[in-house]
Amino acid sequence: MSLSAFRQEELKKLCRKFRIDVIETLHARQTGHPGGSLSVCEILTVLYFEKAKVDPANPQWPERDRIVLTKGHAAPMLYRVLAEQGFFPVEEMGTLRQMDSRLQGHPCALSTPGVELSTGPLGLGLSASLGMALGLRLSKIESTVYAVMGDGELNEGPVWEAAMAAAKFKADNLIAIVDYNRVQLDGTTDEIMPLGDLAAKFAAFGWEVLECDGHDVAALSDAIDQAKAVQGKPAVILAHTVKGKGVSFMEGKNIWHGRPINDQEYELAMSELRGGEHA
Ligand SMILES: Cc1ncc(C[n+]2csc(CCOP(=O)(O)OP(=O)(O)O)c2C)c(N)n1
Ligand SMILES: [Mg+2]
Repeated sequence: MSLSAFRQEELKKLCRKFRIDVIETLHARQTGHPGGSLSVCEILTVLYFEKAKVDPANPQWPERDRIVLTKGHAAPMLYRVLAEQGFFPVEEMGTLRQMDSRLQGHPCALSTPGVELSTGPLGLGLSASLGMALGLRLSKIESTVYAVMGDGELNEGPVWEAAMAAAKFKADNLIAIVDYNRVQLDGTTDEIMPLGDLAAKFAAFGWEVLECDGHDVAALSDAIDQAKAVQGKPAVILAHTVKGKGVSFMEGKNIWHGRPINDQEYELAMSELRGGEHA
């Protein structure tokens, strides 16, 4: 069912808060990664707050849906969303990337409640997600595995091995969501490794392909519903996004992939994001 206007507003409000808090944390801790965190904000928010079955009181609940952040460098946004869900206190965000913190620069499944897979090395998340999906099927558990990937991440060969295998095994409980912002670490995807017709590539690998605006919570919600309805094959949602979304000087700029934010940049970013609170 499509999201009501009221629910859309609630989710948008959450996203505005998450963006503000993540930029605040990254500035305070003088660390990254702002670009990919801002880019994936709506994707994670719609998954955790609207679509996925998760239980912060019981992170290992066997019936839960699995959300795998395979682009692990966007951990700050994942942590902020998990904290809001109640997996750990929001105040813990202040320990990001400190020694002995549970919130390291890349997610660690062994130490952080709600994190399904330790990621950071790109390209491994889709294979692991497929393994989870097949395991769930064997256990006759009707849960969905969501693999949230970067578009630069698609440069990695194992992604395509997993794509082939997922179609072979008719993994219709696996949904990949590509944060399709057309920028990676060192340049645009066109400069580094052109992805070509990504929709046609996934379709040729036997996947159902859906596309949507990855910053539109209603469109994301609809696309996820459609992906869940697909039978006999895996589905991928190409979610068109903007790297650094919400902070004008970061938008579409690869230099903001991992750079810390200085005081002046922080003030500017905050005035833009806070201005957006009333949008
Ligand atoms: C195997 C591997 N190679 C290189 C890196 C370094 N690295 C970290 S993020 C990144 C770029 C990722 O770009 P993309 O997947 O498009 O992420 P997003 O734009 O969503 O931040 C790279 C090359 C890595 N983490 N893993
Ligand atoms: Mg990218």
